Amino acid sequence: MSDPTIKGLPPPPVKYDGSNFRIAIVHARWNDAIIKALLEGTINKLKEQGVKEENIVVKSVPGSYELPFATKQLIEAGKVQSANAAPSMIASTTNLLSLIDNNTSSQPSEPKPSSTSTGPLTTPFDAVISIGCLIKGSTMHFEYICDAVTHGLMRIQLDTGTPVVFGVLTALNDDQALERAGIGRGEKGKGHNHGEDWGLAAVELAAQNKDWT
Ligand code: DLZ
Repeated sequence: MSDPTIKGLPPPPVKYDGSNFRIAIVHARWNDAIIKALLEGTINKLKEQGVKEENIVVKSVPGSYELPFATKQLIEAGKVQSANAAPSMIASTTNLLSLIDNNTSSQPSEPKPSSTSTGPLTTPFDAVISIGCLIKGSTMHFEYICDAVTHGLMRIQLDTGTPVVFGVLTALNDDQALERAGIGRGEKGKGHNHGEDWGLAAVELAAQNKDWT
């Protein structure tokens, strides 16, 4: 194990209260076991920081490449509904979100009918956590997707003003990914679940974004 005083996210300088925050999580389903562990770590940490379960919205997309689009749509949909949009606007937002499935549990969801409501989108999301796991293969695929997703997510938070937590593992092999999801199987032990860091970061960024002065 590496020295915890050198690597990793230390506790924030102050304890932030997440009890009034709405947080969205969008996760890819590729590399399922790793994603499930990361999702669990993220949700547990959000709750530990006071975020209420009903204020955590979880969506899924097929792969990491889809994360920027889904993240942007979620942010926009949250803003539209919170602005007391006309019924026709709400309907189109719901249709838009039905492209990605809807649940609030810690497990990736079963497919749901496209008419499923997206839940009470009453206030904009205070932060979005985009979770994926890319594992290098034998082609350039990994490099292209890593690059596109990284730049896509950065652009979205700068363009929308909503913090986006980069919850994407970019691993060179399976073991690297497993260790970073806290389910390692090698000599280094189980490793550390980076989802916990992402939950912590989301609450900190949401709090800071309300008061930058
Ligand atoms: C195609 C693909 C491959 C080879 N590897 C991964 C991966 O390791 N992690 C991941 O999240 N997604 C992968 N994908 C799927 C792409 O992200 C994307 O879903 C498809 O190319 C469809 O756009």
